[in-house]
Amino acid sequence: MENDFLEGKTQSSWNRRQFLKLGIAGLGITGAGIAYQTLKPQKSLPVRIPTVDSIEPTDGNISPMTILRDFDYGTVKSEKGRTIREFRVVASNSTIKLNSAVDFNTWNFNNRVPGPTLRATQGDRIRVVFLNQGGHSHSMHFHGVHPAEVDGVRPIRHGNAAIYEFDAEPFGVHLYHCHTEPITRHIGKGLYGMLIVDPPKPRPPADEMVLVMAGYDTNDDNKNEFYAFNGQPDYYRNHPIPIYQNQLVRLYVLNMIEFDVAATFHLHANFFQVYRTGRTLVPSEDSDVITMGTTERHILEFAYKYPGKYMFHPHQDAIAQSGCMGIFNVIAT
Ligand SMILES: [Cu+2]
Repeated sequence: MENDFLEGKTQSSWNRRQFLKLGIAGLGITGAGIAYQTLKPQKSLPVRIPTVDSIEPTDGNISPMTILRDFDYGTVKSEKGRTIREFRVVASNSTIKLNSAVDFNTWNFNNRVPGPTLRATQGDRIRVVFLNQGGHSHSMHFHGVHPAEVDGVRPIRHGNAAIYEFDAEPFGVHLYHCHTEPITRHIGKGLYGMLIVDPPKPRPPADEMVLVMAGYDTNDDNKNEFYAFNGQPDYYRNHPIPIYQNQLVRLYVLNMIEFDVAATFHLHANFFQVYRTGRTLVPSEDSDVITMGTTERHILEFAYKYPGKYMFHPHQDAIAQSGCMGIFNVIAT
């Protein structure tokens, strides 16, 4: 039954290439951000994305390399002239390997940490069909604008389902997470994910990626012993993310680290343009480090001028050294 439930999702989810194929024609670089235009790459059309060997781990988890560029656009329906995006999310449990010696029992959405990156366009109607198979009560609380009855703070017991339906607004980078108490524990176990609401007029084409920073408290001392981008500590340090020189990269970055008040995000040998909470179409600043409190999220855009390998990580080195470390491998063009 659970398989049937998930099967519909697999069949209906568009992968990024399909979406680009449909959406890329006719898009152009807008005049937005004139002051920053000189920082923009000149070769951003068409979008070039290196082939990635996404080796799925044998433990049944989804590779962070897959999570990186995976966007769930839902099942698209039209009802009364409106676009409905229907998403299916199942809460369940799985074990993730934090290093060769430490296994961690996660509570998660759709068998992955972070959960699926749900994506809609402002004005769409979002319908999330949530099924709790996690053994504990859980819920889905979305950031964004919606009525109280779909705010997702009511616990849904194991074996039960709920439907969260609301308009996709406002455009920006948002998130969802379980809001069942103790919330710190439910989030710390892995029950969170990103919700992207695109503006009505799409952003310029780019190599788009999701990076969710999170921590793991493995000994229940209310401190994190491990940290990770997209679930697996040090994954992108050991498997650098290939990108092309001069290609515009758009990072959707979310800080889901509990216990630490804030984390920074630092990019080596470059500057990024900041779209705070993804709420603007023009950047508000450019920097090579940005501070994010828990659940803060931004769009960061950049292109690399020179080929080579470049780190990205929080500049609190204790966090970086405990798993929140990655590398971009910039391929010469
Ligand atoms: Cu929960």
